[in-house]
Formats: sequence, C-alpha cells, structure tokens
Amino acid sequence: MRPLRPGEIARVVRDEMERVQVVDLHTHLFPPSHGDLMLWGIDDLLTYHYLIAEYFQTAPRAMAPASFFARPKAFQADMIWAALFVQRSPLSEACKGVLTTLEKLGLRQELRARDLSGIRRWFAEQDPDAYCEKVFSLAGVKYCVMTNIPFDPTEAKHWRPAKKAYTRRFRSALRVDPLLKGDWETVSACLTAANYPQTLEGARQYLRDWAETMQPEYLMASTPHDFQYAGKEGDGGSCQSSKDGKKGGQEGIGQGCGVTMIDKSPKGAELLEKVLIPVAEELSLPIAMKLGAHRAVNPSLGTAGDGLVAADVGDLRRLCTAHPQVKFLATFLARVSQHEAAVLANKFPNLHLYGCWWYCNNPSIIREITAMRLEILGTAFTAQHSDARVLDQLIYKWSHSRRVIGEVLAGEYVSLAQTGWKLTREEVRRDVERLLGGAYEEFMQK
Ligand code: REL
Ligand code: ZN
Repeated sequence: MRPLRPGEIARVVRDEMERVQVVDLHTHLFPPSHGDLMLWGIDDLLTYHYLIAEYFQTAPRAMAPASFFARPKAFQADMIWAALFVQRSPLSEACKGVLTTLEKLGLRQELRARDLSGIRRWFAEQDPDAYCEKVFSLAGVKYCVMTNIPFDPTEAKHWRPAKKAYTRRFRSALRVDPLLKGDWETVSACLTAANYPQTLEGARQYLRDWAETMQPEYLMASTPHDFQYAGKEGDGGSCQSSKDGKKGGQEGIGQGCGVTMIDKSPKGAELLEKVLIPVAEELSLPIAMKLGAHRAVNPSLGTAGDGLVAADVGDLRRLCTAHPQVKFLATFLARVSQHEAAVLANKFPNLHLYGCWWYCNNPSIIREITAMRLEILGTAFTAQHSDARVLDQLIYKWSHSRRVIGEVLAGEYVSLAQTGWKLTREEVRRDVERLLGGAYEEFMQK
C-alpha cells in the first residue's frame, strides 16, 4: 500500500487500464449459438456500417447503394478495402480499428503486405466457439450485454420454444424500440401473432413474458429523433408526440392504463409511460436509453444512413423526476448534450451515464467527455461501452478506449497529487474497475 510517486502515476494507470476486465454494457453481439446473427471475421469488420458510410462519401457514382447492397458481402468488403485502405490512408477511427484488431490478432505480416486474401485465409481457419473466447480474452472483456429484440422473428427463434445455450460471456438486454417509436403496428402484429390481446395490458404481459424468457439485465431503447416526454400529470398521463403535440392518455388509447382494445395508435411517450415504466417498476428492471439518433437520414444507406440530433436532455430529467423509483441508464449521441447530461446525473441517483456512443466514440471526443465526467461525477459513471456489432471489434474498441481513458485519468491523478494527496496502486485499481464496469454493477445493485 505504498503511496505512488508523481512520476509513477502514468505508468501505473496504464498498467491497471491494461489489466482490468471490463464489463461491456451495451453491444449488438451474439454468441456462436445464434448462428448467422453472430458477425465476425474480416468481411464483417470491413462491412461495418461506419465503414460503409465512409466508403460512400467517395464511391463512384456508378456504385449506387442499392447495387452495392445487392452484391455478396465479400464483394462489398473488397470495395471498401480498396477505397479506404489501398487508395487512401486508413485514418478514420473505424479504419484504424480494423488495423488494431488485425495487429492484435497477430496478422502483422498480412497487414504489412496489405494482403486481404491472406487475412481471409486466416479467419477461415478459426472455429467460432474458440475464436469467440479468444476475442473476449484478448479484449479483456469479462462479459458483454447483448441487444435482444423480441419483436424480430430472426432473433426470437433463438429464445423460444427453447432458449439457446451460451456462455457466461454474454448477458441479455430486452430491446423495445417499437414502444418508444410509438410503432403500434409492429407491437400489435407481435401481440396478435403470439395470442396476446391488443391492449396496453396485453403489451405489458408480452414484456413480462419476454423478460421471464430472456432474464435481461435491463429493458432498453433508443429514442426517435422527434421523441418528447412531457412528464406525468395525473392518471391519464401527459405524454406528447412532437409530430402533432396532441395529448396522449385517454384520447389515443381508450381507458388510461386499462385493458380496453386500442382503436387508435398510442404514441411513443405514452407507451413508455403506460407499458415500459410499469413493467420496469414491477420487475425492478432498469431502463437503458440511448438518446440522439436520427434514423434514416439517408435511407438508401440502410444502417449506415443513420445520423444524429441533439436530443432534449429535459426529456430524461422529466423521466427521472416522474419516476424516482425506476433506474435509468443513459447515453447521448450528440457532443453538445454531454455536459447537461453529466449535471443531470449529478442530481439524480436513479440515473447512471454510460459510454461515449457511436459518433462520440472517437479518441478526441472520448478524451473531452471523460475529463468532464470525472470532474463532475468522480467515478460514479461508466466510462465506455463498445456498441460492437462484430465480435472482433471488441479488440480495438476496448484497446483504443483504455488508452484514452487512462491518459485522462492519469492527468486527473497528477493534479490530485499536486494537492499533497497520496494515492496507492490499489486505489488506482479500484477506480479503474469502477469506471469500466464496477460503477455499473453498483448502480444495478442499489
Ligand atoms: O443501439 C443503437 O441504437 C445504436 O447503437 C445502433 O443503432 C447503431 O447503429 C450502432 O451500431 C452504433 O454504434
Ligand atoms: Zn447500440
């Protein structure tokens, strides 16, 4: 328990950052048991939607998105490799990520020779189960939380009638975006197909039953760009849709939280208030929210065409106020939202901020957000999640984040040391563990 000398701090933080086993609290990964849903290997890495978007910035006019997407994945990967790694220097974070991943997997020679065929040969020899374990251990990830969507039949079949077995590396999260989007068409089609009544109580029971099947860590959704939550005023609720500003409650759905059949579609905020929140409360499940995506800004690009808006942080404030008994995990996509979000987390013990999401998952922005969060929140937040869609991305996303977060933390310790505060390696370890999983687990347990 010897106090560290100021000159030792940077190295100790780097060591502790390297050794910590992180909790990755939001990913889109699936275990090998989920067959084709598990994305891994070089072609999946190269066709990540971040890289597809980057490719289309400079793709020839002749390569229209529709014809690109109609071609096999290997062809798409070839196009991206040629455009972003051969004809240009792979400077973007998403490009560098592919390189870090290959380098850490030991494919240095193939990389030096820019030998895509050699890289493909190496991946073709891997066994998915053994490879999965190798990636988790190389990335230092204790476990990840998946995104599990019951409304999607290609996913649902892996849970029912029999739940597929998977290792302790994967935990589940029950994703409910159609509710927050107010997409009653999807919800009611699923209710009908599974023999539930098309009522709010039917929707609640549907969630309860899926929660029973999936045993999720939390319920989760990303909000649509025009989402608004006006708070809770009395029994009928006062949730609004920004599209028309009409009141929800009695008008759209018949009888408040009752069981009558729905003749008009309830809006997203209304389904949040009357379906999601009651189930979260009843099952003591936190709600994880991702705020600030603007879907299909360029629909021709599919997932690669999703953009960003500055979400109203006030929506989250109203939620935390209206439902102090419900725990919220939240992350914002826009850089401008981060400061307000951190102050909010400082006010509400039922709110936990996590990660630097998607367009914020770049070293320069991680640096800025992490420093600001440490200064406002201490270690009561989760510094990062990977959002990986392709298994192998765990390797680069965590390696890049560990480095930046470590540099920021070391800087904060140095200024702490200047006050005369003595710090030990064990305390650094404790803080690092909190920032990369421990604070999340503490929040979940409280
Ligand atoms: O979970 C989400 O809503 C987002 O993270 C995804 O929609 C997004 O495409 C993801 O791949 C970004 O990293
Ligand atoms: Zn995600």
